[in-house]
Amino acid sequence: MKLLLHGIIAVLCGCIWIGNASATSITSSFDFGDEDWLVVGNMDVGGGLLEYISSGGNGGGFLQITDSGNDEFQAVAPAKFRGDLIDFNGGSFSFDATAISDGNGSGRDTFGRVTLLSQQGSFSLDLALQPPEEGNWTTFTTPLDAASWGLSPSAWHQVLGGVSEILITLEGYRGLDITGLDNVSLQSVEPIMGDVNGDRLVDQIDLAILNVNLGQGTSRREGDLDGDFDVDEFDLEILEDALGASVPEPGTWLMALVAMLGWVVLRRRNAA
Ligand SMILES: [Ca+2]
Ligand SMILES: [Ca+2]
Ligand SMILES: [Ca+2]
Ligand SMILES: [Ca+2]
Repeated sequence: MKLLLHGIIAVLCGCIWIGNASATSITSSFDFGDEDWLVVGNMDVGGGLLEYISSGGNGGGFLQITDSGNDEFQAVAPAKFRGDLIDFNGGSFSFDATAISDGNGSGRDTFGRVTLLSQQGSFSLDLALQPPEEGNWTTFTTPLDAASWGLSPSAWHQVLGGVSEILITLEGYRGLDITGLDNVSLQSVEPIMGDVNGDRLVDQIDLAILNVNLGQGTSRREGDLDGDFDVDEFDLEILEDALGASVPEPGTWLMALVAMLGWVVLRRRNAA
């Protein structure tokens, strides 16, 4: 009966875990306003205007940025794109952009550089070989993983753990350019079963973190793998299963020992 109850609880927790483990996203689609985005950089005399336009985006509203010179400028993501972004490790970052006007100027390779600021420094990746064409919305995207950003897995993990700012360089054309920005998005992939610290590996580090927080942790980063806001033996079971090195309970050892002794006795009797 106890075994049956344990089984039912385990199945229930499994369902909760699956629900908890789904992919998530943070998105600015500018449906209702500028969502507190800002523009920084030298936008030159008479230029430098960030406007919210309620229609004509790549679906609904979008941000329009007017620049009149050759200096770089960046769109700055609001607070929801900052902080602990480890859940997005292995996911992607993307944005849609268009040149509403290229001002008949020559294209610049400054366009499309995404910069992550963190305590570890500033890390940039250029998502665009060339600026978007006039009149066409284009999606620019990058994987959010260590290899794409040229960092070691541990360095990348540290950066994603404390992102203080995300900037997108949007200067695309010399002189005047009017740029549209829409659908900026951080997308996660499903978490790896048993991965406590979010580095997409299941190893002894996860086990150590879980053990430290056993009986007192409440979050996934502390070892709550089934998403029921505690760190207990069910979470440990999930991790041990994932490690493929489940440590048998004392009772299981005893049963195995008894079975082995019985087998030895039987063989001796048969041999006699
Ligand atoms: Ca939109
Ligand atoms: Ca310009
Ligand atoms: Ca891990
Ligand atoms: Ca739990």
